[in-house]
Amino acid sequence: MAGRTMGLGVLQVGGIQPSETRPQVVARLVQGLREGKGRGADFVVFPELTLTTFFPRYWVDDIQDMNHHYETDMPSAQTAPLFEEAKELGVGFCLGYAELTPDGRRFNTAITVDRAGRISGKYRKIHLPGHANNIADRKHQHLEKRYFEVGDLGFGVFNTDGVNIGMAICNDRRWSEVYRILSLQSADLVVLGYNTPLSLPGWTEQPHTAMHAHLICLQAGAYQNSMWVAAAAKSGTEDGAYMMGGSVIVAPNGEIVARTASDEDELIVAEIDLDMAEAYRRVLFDYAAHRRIEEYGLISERLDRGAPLPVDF
Ligand code: ING
Repeated sequence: MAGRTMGLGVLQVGGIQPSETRPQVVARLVQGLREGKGRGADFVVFPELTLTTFFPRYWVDDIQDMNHHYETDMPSAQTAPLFEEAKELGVGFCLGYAELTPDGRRFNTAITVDRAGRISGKYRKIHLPGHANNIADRKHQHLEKRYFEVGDLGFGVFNTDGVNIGMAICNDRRWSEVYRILSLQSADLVVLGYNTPLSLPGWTEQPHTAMHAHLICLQAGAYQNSMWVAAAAKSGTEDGAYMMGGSVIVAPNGEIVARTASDEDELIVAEIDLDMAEAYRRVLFDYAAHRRIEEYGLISERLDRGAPLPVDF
């Protein structure tokens, strides 16, 4: 490899049952950091909402009854062992969790932590899928719009041990604007976690199509923006609900360089060349030479599909 390299790990986390405690989950993540260190990882990506079961599948009348799924402190006494292990091993990580702020706001949040165990960046999920209303005839719902506010930190890129890391969370990966905004801030790498059930209320697709759609979002995001993309699934069956695996590391040319084979706890690691992107940024995706931002206004001016624009030809 030619340029700046880093050992990048992605820990896919198999189902977290409602009965599982935070210390039990943190122990699984600590084990993932240790295995990652042993296999050359400098940074490990954990999934979305990794400290608890995917609780937005449940309706509760009083949202306060879900407070035990949220973190009010990060790190807390229960999550501190993860930060201490990171510092001990010299391995950074990205962790997704439910955040309850002191003034009572709720976010689907992720942080980057550097190799000294310090928080280097924070992101609050902006694209919230699913619904806010109770679809009572479904045992498993998708109530992120009920349990979280839209993130208020924008899409940030954070220098973490010399690598510009951008974050996204789950449904964000399906929206092409996310990758472009992060690449315009010179992200080398985008890390994201996800919890993707095979169906949503009102939506079912073939399993192979769901996996294909998931992968092309990540591959397109990486290729079209000359970045590395790493995605970590919370997967397998939680309380009877199945979520897809498909954790991957994607190179700036869109190629998948590492991928999980299972839907359980599984670590993938790749030695990635961050400067591989340079060739793509200099030729195919030289933004300064080829982009025409004066033509792109509709993307941020128009929310939904509307009438064709007049063309004077
Ligand atoms: N989950 C899903 C995702 O975007 C979803 C929502 C489920 C979309 C099934 C499409 C099909 O991957 C989260 N948490 O955003």
